[in-house]
Amino acid sequence: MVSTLSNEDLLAMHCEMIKARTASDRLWSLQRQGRIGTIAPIDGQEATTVGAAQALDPLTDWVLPQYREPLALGRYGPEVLNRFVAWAIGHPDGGHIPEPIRVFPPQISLATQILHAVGLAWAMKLRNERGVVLVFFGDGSSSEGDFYEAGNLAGVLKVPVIFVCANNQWAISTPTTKQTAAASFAAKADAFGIPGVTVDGMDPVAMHEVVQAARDRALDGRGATLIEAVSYRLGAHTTADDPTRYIPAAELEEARQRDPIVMFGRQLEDRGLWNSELEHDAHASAEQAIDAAWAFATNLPLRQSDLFDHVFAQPTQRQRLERASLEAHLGSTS
Ligand SMILES: Cc1ncc(C[n+]2csc(CCOP(=O)(O)OP(=O)(O)O)c2C)c(N)n1
Ligand SMILES: [Mg+2]
Repeated sequence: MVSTLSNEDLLAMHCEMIKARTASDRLWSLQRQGRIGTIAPIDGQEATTVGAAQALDPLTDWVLPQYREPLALGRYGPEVLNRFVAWAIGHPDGGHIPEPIRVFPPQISLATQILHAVGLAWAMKLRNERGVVLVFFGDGSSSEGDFYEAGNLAGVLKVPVIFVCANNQWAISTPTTKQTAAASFAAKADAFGIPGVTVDGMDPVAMHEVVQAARDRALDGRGATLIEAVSYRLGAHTTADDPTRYIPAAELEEARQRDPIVMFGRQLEDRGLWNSELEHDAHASAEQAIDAAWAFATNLPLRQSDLFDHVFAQPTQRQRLERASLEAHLGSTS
């Protein structure tokens, strides 16, 4: 493990990975109890997200997640988890957190966030704002036209964007062998005229290193990088999925042997940085963070206007009718 990270950074990364996994488990149970909607576990991809975020500066750099990453972006503050849990219980914008957090809401509509990221990076370039934009998307999302349009434009405009393709081997039940005939997802960078890098997405230190290099390059005015972070989806696609129907048990078992949290914990232990006491404390503070997020989310007043505000500067006729209809319905049921 060669790295420029301090021991403190390494420990913070491990604690964040533990928090993400714990949150994933807790949200799974809450969904099973009918207390939140569908959610996507992060299991297996903690290192991809945490390692990448560690290379960013929350004061200048933006993150655009897909739908798994918000569980592991604590580097941007506890508000990210609070907002995610609020979103999971039905607040469309995650509860109006007034603090300026440079993390976009989760994105379900595959690959659209990649276009938003390039637009944002272009705006930053035009305004001479220092910083970069990092966007996460899955191997499945890379089959969308939006990915190719965004990548092409980023290459031409030389904008400060970092594309992180989280290759967890699956897009619901579609394996990567059926997703692309390319040699790798990183190879697609050639078509955009930008560098493409493949990295072990189950190693947070390796992740940090490649994102840091991509960030330096972007800040230098040399444009975008495509990073393929190779991991394995250890859990179900979402709470609505049964992966035992399509993932070979032996393959999953092999991947579990490379569980990023177990592997990183061992590395830290070997360096004398981790022990069972710290492990216990990390789990306790993870539980506290989730309790706090749950308290935040469940104490928010439900505002039906959330569904309609901020969609367009001026509501359309259809939105006005839908809003009136919802208000009438809520009025008649309350
Ligand atoms: C535009 C669009 N098409 C289809 C879907 C349905 N869908 C939801 S998740 C998913 C698979 C995405 O796979 P990947 O990008 O690899 O992300 P992962 O779930 O593996 O993290 C699909 C097809 C969607 N949400 N949006
Ligand atoms: Mg995938």
